[in-house]
Amino acid sequence: AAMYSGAAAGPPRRDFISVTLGPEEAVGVGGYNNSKAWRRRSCWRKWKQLSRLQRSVILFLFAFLAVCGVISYTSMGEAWKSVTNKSLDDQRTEQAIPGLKLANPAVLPAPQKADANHGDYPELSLQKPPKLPHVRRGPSNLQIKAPQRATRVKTRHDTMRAVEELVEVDKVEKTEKSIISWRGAVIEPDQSTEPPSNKIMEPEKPSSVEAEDQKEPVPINERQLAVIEAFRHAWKGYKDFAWGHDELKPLSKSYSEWFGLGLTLIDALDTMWILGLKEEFEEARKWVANDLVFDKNVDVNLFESTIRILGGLLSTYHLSGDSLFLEKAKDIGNRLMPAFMTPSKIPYSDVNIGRGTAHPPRWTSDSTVAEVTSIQLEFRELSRLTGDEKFQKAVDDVMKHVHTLSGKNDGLVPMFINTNSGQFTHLGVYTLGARADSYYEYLLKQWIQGGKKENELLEDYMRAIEGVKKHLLQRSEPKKLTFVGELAHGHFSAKMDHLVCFLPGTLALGAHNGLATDHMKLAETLIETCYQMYAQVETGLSPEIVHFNLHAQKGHKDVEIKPADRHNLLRPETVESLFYMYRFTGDKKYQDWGWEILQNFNRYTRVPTGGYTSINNVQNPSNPEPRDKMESFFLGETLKYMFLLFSDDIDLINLDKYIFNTEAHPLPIWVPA
Ligand code: DMJ
Repeated sequence: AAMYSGAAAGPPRRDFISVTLGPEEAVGVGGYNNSKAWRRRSCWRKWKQLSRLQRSVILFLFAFLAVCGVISYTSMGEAWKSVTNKSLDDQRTEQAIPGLKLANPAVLPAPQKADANHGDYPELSLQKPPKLPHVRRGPSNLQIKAPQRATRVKTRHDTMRAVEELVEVDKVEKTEKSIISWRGAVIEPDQSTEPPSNKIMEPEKPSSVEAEDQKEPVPINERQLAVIEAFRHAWKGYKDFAWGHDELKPLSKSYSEWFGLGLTLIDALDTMWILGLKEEFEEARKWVANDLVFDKNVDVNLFESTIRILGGLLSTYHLSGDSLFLEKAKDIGNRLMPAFMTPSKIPYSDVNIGRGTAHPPRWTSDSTVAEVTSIQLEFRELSRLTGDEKFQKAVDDVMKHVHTLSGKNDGLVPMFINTNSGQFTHLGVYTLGARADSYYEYLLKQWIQGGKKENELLEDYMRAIEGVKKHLLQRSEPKKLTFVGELAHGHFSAKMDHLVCFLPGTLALGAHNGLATDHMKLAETLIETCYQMYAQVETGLSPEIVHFNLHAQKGHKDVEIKPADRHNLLRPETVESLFYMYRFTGDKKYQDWGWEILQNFNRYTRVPTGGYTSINNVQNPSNPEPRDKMESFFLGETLKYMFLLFSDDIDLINLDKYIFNTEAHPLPIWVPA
C-alpha cells in the first residue's frame, strides 16, 4: 500500500517512497484500520525495519529534544513567575501611592507594607519639588543618601483631631491619600499621620558616610571666590588675634569672651567645609580635638549654645563624617540637659555646663519664647544620632506644651513664657522679630525634618502665617513695600527688625514643600522689602531696626531709621532669604542683590588687618563707626549663605535633603524627598 497515494486528479505527479507491507498490515479495501493494537504493531515493525544507524540517529534526536524541552520549561516558568509577581508588585505600589505611574518599574525598590514608614519610599515621594531652572551637580562630599531610619515604636497620637478643627482633611476615596487643605492651600503630607516616635532604638550614621553617586565637583564662580576671599580675611583676623576665643575684636586686635568655648571657631567649621577650605578646617579640627573642653564652670545661654555649638558640631559631623564632632556634640548636649529641670519643663535660659545647674536670668523666672522653641532641630537630631531619646523628649515636650497654650493671637505668640507656670507672660505684644522670630521658623523646619508627619507643627505654622497676614502686614509709602510690623495691645507699630527678614526664606521653603502658593508670593514681596532696607540706606547696609512710613511725605523714603537702631551687626537674615529665593526661583536678581550687599560689607565693615566689624551707623558712609566686634554668625551664617546664594549647584546642601538650623547649620532631613 502506498504510504501516501497522490490523488488521482492531483496536478503534477510526484514520486514517493513506497514501503510494501505484509498482508496482515494491509489496509483493508475501502476500510481504515486505526485500532491501537494495529498502530502499535505497525510502528514497531517500521522501527525494526530501520537500520541500526537510522535507529541511533532517531534515538539521539529524541534524547536531544527531550533535554531541550526540560531546559526551556524551567526557564520559562521562572520568567512567567517574575512577570506575574512584578505586575502584582506594581499594582500594590500604585495602590499605596495613588496616581503614581511607574515609568520604569523594574528599577524601583521592592514595595513595603502599606503601614510601614513612608520614609522607605524616598523615590516615590508625592511632593516632588518643582524642577529648578538651574540644576547643577555638586561635590561628592556633600552628597547624602536617605539616612536609614531607626526602628521606631509608633505611638498613636490624636494630633489629627486638632488638625481637623483647623485644617480640612479631605479623605479621597479609593486613593486613601490625605490631602490637607488650608484655606485654599493644598498640602499632601506623608501618608502616615503619625508623628515620628520618641523612641529611638538605633543610632544613625552621618549622612556623608552613605554618600551615593559620586559626582564631579562644580567649578566655583567669581562671586563665590569673592566670598572665599572674604572668609579668609575674616579668618585671618580671628586666627591672629582671637584664636580659640569666642569673638574677634578686629580693631583692638583682641577678643571677647561670652561662653569661653571658641564660639566663632565652632560656628565656622561647616562653612569652611562647604567653602572647601581644607587647611583651615584641619587646623580648627585640631583645636576642637585638643582644646575644646566643656567641663567648665561657666554659664551659657541654652539657646545660643544649642544653635551655634551643638548645631555646628552636628552639621560638621554630618558633612565630614568625623566622629570627633559627634562626641563633642553628645558632651555639650548632655551638659545642657539640666536646663529642662523646671516645674513646667519649659527650660531655663542659662545652664552652668560644668556644675550641671540651670537658672533663669537674675531678674525674672521667664524664658524667651523663641529661645525655648528653637532648640528642637538640634536636640532631636542628637537623639537620632545617639539612640538616646531623652534629648528629643525634652524638646518635644516643650513644643507640645506651647501648642496647647492660650494667649496666642491667631497663631502669633507672646515673647515670654514662665518656667514655673508654663504660661505665656507679658501678653499682648506680637512680633516676628526678636524673642519670637525663630519660633515660627522652627515650626516649619521641624515639620520638614521629621518627614512632614507632625501635624501640630504644621497646623501652628499655617495658623501663624494667617495671623501675620491678618495683623502684621502693612504697606509703606511711597513705594508701597509690604512689611511685617508689630502689634502691641491692639496698636499696630510700623517697626520691623532686620531679624524678620528670615521670613521670606522660610515662606519660600514652606511653599517648596507643598504649602500654600500664596506663601511664595508673600515671600517675593517681603524679600523686596528686606532688600530695600539695605538699598535705601546711605551705606547700602541695613540697620538693626527700621520704621516704615505709612503716609507719603515729600522727600521721605519708605524706610526711617531711629538713632538707636542704626547699627549693623553683620547679620545674615536677608542674605539667607535671598539664598532660598534664588534656589527656588532661579531669578538672578537675588544673586545681584546679595552681591551688592557683600560689596557694601567689604566697603564699610572690613578691617584691613583682618576681620570684619559691626558698625554703629549705617547712615554715615564716611564714618560708619566701627564697633570692634565680629559676631560668630558672620562666619557661621552670613558668608555661608552668600556662598550658597552665588552657587548654581542645587546639590551644594540640597534643600530636599538638609534643613538649616537657625544658625545656618545644615542637618539632615530624616525622610529626604
Ligand atoms: C543668629 O544667632 C541666629 O540666626 C538667630 O536665629 C538670630 N540671631 C542671629 C543672627 O542674626
